Amino acid sequence: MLSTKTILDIESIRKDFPILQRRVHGKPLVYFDNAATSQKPKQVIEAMEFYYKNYNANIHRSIHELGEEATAKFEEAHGKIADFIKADSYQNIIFTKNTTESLNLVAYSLTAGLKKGDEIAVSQMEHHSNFVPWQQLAKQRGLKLKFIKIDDEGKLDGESIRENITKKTKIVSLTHVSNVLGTINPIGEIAKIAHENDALMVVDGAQAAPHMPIDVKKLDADFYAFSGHKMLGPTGIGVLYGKKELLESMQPFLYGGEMIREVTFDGTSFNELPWKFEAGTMNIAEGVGLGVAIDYLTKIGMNHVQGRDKELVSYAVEKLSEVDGVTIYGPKERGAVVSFNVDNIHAHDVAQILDSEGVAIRAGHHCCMPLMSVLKVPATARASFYLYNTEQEIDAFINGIHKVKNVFGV
Ligand code: 7TS
Repeated sequence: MLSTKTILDIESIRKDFPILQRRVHGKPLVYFDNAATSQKPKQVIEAMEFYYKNYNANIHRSIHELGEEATAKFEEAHGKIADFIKADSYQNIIFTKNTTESLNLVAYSLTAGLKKGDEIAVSQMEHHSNFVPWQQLAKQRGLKLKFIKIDDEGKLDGESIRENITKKTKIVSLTHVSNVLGTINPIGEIAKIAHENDALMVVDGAQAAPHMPIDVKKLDADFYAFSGHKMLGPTGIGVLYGKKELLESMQPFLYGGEMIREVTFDGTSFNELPWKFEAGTMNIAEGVGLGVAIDYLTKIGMNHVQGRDKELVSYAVEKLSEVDGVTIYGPKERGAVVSFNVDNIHAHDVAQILDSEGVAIRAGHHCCMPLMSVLKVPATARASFYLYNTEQEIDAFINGIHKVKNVFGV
């Protein structure tokens, strides 16, 4: 059987990413911090430059050619996202700043009907973006925040899922793929349990949408949030998918220009979806850039992206497991991240020495402090991959780990 690497022309993909040509501390850059943000292909960079050079204008207001062109491209980007995640229509797609804003939007706008004692279920592996908004809401409104436990492998514990999603639960909000453990959560199955209990299913797709085919209707997610910058797009643009009837029933999160239909001295009616949730002048160039990033991924095929990720992460796990004194966190079946620690060496020291070798990884709590307390570590080192990475880069990374051990004499 052909490997995904054979199907994809990795060398020509790499040529699309200008930054991959640069050197760091005199060494070729090995960029393994893709879970924090991905690099951008020249197609995205050029589309944004083209926008500013050729049709920069504000959208949804100016009846001149530039305004029409900008509006069309911005709207088209919503449609591309809808197709990408198999949503019904561009009306299900709200542009935000990032996953964090998307999740906050839900937490602020969805919760009007909640009453004291109602429960929200999240898990122990959530990123702070899918944790703190619910925690604050619970404190303000007298709601109860419940935590679905993880098992020893780093998967959601089946019994804990059943215990924490009950008739008292109004919202279940879970990450699709953990940014630390790489765990791929069975969102479709959990959405079914949530819906059997009349709760809504909110999904943090920040680490899933860039790496696997997403079908929001198959998952039966009520809301699905992700960031453009982790999927070859620019920073400053994120997405919230929502079911239409829910979005229609919700109050806007931000009030002001653009999101209104009519304003009088007595009151305001709101614009139609999705513009009701897109107040003020949006990140137009970024929306255009995200549309092109989606074109790029679609052309390659998300099944191929996922296949390539799997090859890379399996190779990395295999090579890392061969190094004495390395602990790897998370299950065997995983997304494109591997978190680890080297015995007796702080993760920050690991990252710093790797940096001197040109290898960029992240170390720290990865915005998952509650998870760190469950894992009983202050931090982990984390390598995260994307379609332009190679096995040779993983070899350089492993050589770097040996160097770390030599420096510390372990
Ligand atoms: N949810 C998950 C699962 C994430 O991994 C991240 C970012 C976010 C939400 C927030 O995304 P943002 O675009 O709103 O910032 N995760 C990481 C990371 O792992 N390292 O840096 C950012």
